[in-house]
Amino acid sequence: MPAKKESTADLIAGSAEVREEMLKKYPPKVARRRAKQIVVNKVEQTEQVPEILANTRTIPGILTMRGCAYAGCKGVVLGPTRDILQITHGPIGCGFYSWLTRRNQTRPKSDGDPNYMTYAMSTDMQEEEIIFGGEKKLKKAIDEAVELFHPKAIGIFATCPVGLIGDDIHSAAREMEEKYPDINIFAFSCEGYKGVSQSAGHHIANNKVFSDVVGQLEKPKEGEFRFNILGEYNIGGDAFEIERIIDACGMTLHSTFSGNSEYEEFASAHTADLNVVMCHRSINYMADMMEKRYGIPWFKINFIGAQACAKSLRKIAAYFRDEKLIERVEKVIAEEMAEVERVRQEVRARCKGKTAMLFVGGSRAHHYQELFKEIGMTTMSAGYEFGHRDDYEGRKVLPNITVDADTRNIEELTVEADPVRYSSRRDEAAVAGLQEKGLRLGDYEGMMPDMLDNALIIDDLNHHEAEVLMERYKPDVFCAGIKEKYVIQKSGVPLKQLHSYDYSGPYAGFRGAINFYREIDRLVNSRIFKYVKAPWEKNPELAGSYVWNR
Ligand code: CFM
Repeated sequence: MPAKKESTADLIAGSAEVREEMLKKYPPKVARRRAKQIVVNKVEQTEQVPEILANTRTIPGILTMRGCAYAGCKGVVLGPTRDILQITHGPIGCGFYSWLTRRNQTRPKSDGDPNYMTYAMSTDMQEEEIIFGGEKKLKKAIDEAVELFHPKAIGIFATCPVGLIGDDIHSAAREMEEKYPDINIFAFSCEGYKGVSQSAGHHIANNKVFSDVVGQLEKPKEGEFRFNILGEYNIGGDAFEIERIIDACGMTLHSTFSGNSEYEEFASAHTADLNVVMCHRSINYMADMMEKRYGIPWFKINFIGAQACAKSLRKIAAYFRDEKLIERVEKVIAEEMAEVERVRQEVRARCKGKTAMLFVGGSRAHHYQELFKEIGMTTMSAGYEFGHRDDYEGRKVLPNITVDADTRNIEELTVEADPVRYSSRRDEAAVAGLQEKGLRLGDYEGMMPDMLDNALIIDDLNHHEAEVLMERYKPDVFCAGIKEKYVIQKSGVPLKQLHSYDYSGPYAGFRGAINFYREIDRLVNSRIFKYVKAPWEKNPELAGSYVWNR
């Protein structure tokens, strides 16, 4: 690999050429398609950015980094909640490989409280069920689960074969609910193939949780300033740090969808006064539907990055328009920032000028740029595995997004105001004042307006393009997931997993920021990666031969 000679600014300025290099390897048809998904950023005064093609099928033959709809539904949105008993209806592999690999943590309120998260429950479908149908086995699994655990709620998750053989999991759920009337039993048609990525599974999960869980329980939490966090999943303990800060500020977190959460909090989430959205991609549907049915307004926040965290707390306090709260939040920020600043200055001295790249599923490729900025590092290139155009360009493009057959495949619920429970929590006077301060209700400005001009934005990055990025940019750290980790590290660049956080965390909030600064410092300033010689550099080709007529 060539030594790093050019400055970061020069490298970014030459991004159009890097893009050409990526594209020239492809056959013309593939190149035309990828050309729309690899964009050289340009931010106009009005936050106008170039259009990107996203949320579209991966071209067959390309090694994508994406997952499936089942992963997005069962693993991502529902996975982190501890007392909904979750049954994977399908062959054992799907259940096994979605068993806590995301490192979502949970903390039951007492030792006696149920926590099913450490289990992987599956109907273990066999050939017999594929041929004769699996509904009987599913109902039997529910019977067993009820006998063993007697949970408040059971979620059933469909894997690919379930849809292919036509098992009716919804009628099985209804039938079992009649048998066990005190248990809420619901099913998700989240077959892996349901969409082009995990993103389809998010939508399916949002729909079902909204229609079958939210609003089932009238039990408002006690306390002032009650809100829900949507799109925070407690990876590596992030939610624990966020809860600590919210407690210190004297606000009441009603529920989190779905980090460190429980069923009753979802069921009564409609009694809170505000929704703040952290991961826009995975949960924006819920925010919209709750606003329509119950009148709960929402806005975007981000607890990743110390400054972003402070800003988000200030937004929430400003929304509630309470002088005492605003004062208390400022006090908490000041106290927390003292230690953050001390570590930040120390780390920044060693990390300033270094470069990063972020390719994660959705929001994190945007959110984590904050942390890098704080220690003086530049994000040269970033992209989502499965974000939509609004995650890149901002929600202002929503009316212009072409709805294709894959998107149409996922049900769009028609939601109307609840005749009894709708009450607009929107305080118009507060809203007007907030908008002046830049707080935009029901909006997300997307990742691209926050990035440098000429930075390469790449949707659904693949291995070939990652290799070109590595060769041309040689970043100081590459952020992605387990599938990318070892190829990148064998090339001599450290890879930080931003999905599972490797073995670390939390990275959210103030203490999380400190953890992240320190870890990035260790990674980018460690010399060990420079000694790595990739096996394919020594021995570039693996030779193999077929043995016929043995
Ligand atoms: Fe949201 Fe997530 Fe993300 Fe996501 Fe994910 Fe994740 Fe992710 Mo892995 S919900 S979009 S589907 S922030 S599991 S906690 S890290 S790809 S960037």
